[in-house]
Amino acid sequence: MGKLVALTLLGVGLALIGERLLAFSNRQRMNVSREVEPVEPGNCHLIEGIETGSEDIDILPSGLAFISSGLKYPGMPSFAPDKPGEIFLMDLNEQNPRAQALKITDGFDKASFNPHGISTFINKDHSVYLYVVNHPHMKSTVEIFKFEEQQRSLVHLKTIKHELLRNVNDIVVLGPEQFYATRDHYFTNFFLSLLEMVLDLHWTYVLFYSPQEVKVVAQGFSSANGITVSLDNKYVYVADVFAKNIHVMKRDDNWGLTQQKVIQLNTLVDNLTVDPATGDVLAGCHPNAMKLLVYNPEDPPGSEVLRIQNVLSKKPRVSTVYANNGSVLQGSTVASMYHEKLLIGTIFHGVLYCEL
Ligand SMILES: [Ca+2]
Ligand SMILES: [Ca+2]
Repeated sequence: MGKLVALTLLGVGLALIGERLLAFSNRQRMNVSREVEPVEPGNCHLIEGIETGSEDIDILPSGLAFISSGLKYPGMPSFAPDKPGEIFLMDLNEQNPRAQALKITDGFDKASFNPHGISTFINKDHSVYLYVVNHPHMKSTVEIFKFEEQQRSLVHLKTIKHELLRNVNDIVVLGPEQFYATRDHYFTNFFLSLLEMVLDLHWTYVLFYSPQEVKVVAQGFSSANGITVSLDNKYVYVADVFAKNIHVMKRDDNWGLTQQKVIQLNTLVDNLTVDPATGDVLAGCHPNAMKLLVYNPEDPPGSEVLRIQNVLSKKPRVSTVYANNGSVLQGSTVASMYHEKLLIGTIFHGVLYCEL
């Protein structure tokens, strides 16, 4: 009997230690105690008219910026949970750029529009397409729109669904209906996905999609999030948000990806863009993810943008472009450059415009 009691006590003790270790590792992963020192580049101000998120931003070579707004994502705050999402346009060539919601043509279910990651694609005939990760009723689809510049509108062309296109976060389009997409959690059920996060299962992946072939091309991410390509289209950059790093992967002729290196950071990396002038990677980051998961307006989540220079070299250089404790900008997800102009987007807050 004494042995049984001892064994039981040992078991309970081990379970408690395990639980504490798990809690500790999750606190570490979420950067619970991290505060940011403010960094502000040049002149910055919030853009009027966008107050409910700007999760992803993609800027055309002409300076027209697309902004996805109004994301509803399980476990994340939303300031307008009943309002459908929208796509905004800004012309960064203007002296004082303003945001304008793009009209979406009829025949598309606008009431359930819940846009997340976006990617533009310019066809050989110069027509512009916007691919949008959408979560209607919390499912995942990819919507293809044709952008009509004169009418300032989006014409819906197609909804892409696929068994492997689940819990999609971001996409990068490289050809007509050819794209890479990230899956940010494995389980669709909210409680199982929380368990997945706590146990750090690394079951998420990068997918290649084309009408002919759909395949997993990279896996083992804790939570694959932002994805983009190098200026020469030879490398793919993938952010693993909970692992706080960026994977640099080389593309092969069959759309496969081979990992070249991992750039480890001390912040939870969300969307990635490439500065068209330099090829540097710009990363929208969450310095302290616990403040996102447990939202407190008195102590809101901060924002952080990193620039990674010489990404392919042995020693990439990481510098802070923008950092704020949430007093100005909450929950940054993306930073996108056009000449000396910078736009910083957020999950559920505003969008910041800076002239560097
Ligand atoms: Ca994107
Ligand atoms: Ca994202």
